[in-house]
Amino acid sequence: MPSRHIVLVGAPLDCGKARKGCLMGPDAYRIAGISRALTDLGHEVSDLGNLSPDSNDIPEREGLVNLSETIGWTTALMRTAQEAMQQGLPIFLGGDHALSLGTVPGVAAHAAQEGRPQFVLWLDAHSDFNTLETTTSGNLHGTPLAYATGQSGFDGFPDLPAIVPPGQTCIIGLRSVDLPERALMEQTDVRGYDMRAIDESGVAALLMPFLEDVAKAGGALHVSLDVDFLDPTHAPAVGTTVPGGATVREAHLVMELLCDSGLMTSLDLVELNPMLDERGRTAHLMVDLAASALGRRIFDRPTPRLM
Ligand code: HAR
Ligand code: MN
Ligand code: MN
Ligand code: MN
Repeated sequence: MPSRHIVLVGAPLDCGKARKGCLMGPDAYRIAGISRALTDLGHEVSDLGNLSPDSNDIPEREGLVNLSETIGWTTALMRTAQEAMQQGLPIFLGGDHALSLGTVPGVAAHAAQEGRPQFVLWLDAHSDFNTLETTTSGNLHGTPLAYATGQSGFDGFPDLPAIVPPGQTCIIGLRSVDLPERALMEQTDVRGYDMRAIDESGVAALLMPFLEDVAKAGGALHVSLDVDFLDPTHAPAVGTTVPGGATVREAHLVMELLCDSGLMTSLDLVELNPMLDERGRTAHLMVDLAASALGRRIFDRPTPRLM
């Protein structure tokens, strides 16, 4: 793949749910060698360091977890995502998935300025399609795709600088969807594929038609990779493990197809909780997946020595 300018943006937000630890995510990716992995592929890499949330005086609301801080991160990330898109291909190092409340609208605003449609690929066990009204947990990491696609029920959140039409989004990996979010999704034309669809058709057959739509439309493509897309046996470092997830091979195939397509314009790496990791293996796997999306090939890797 041609050499790119990759912009690392650390977003240590941990407000999208009660269990803490995702704030260590950005540094875990750095320690796992994300910069080196990407420069080894011939890319130029800048690291903007870690962001902080904007302050605001939005009151907390009963039944919602950390509303004010989440909105503070949303406004900060919307702005930074737009700026980073002008510099190159941003990788947002999370942080929990509430990060995408800011990154997706931010990159979509940049695409709108360029007159390009924005598409979103959501790799996740969850659909993250709750609104402030449908969430039963109050955890706002379960809401970003509903917000970014312009669903109502986000009182207190900023007006979207650009909406991603639901038909321009595709979720792969589903195996935990709440009833109210499912009802809401079914009113839209979001493409959602569960693990059964992967088992029956293979992940490439699900992904390729979506990538063809992006290419035909001349679109920008944001990829949001949640650690729990992967099976917890490969990726234990996440608070919301769901059994029966994607294998390492399926996840690499998705990344390699994305690379071949040349379509990816921005990437979120979210939900890594290093407190729950085993000797850094989830952080390393996420770095390997990012590298695959940006040009690494299996046959580029040294053969492991068995003795
Ligand atoms: N649907 C559940 C809720 O809204 C769980 C959401 C979990 N989300 C993430 N990211 N871990 O996908 O509470
Ligand atoms: Mn651009
Ligand atoms: Mn998620
Ligand atoms: Mn998830």
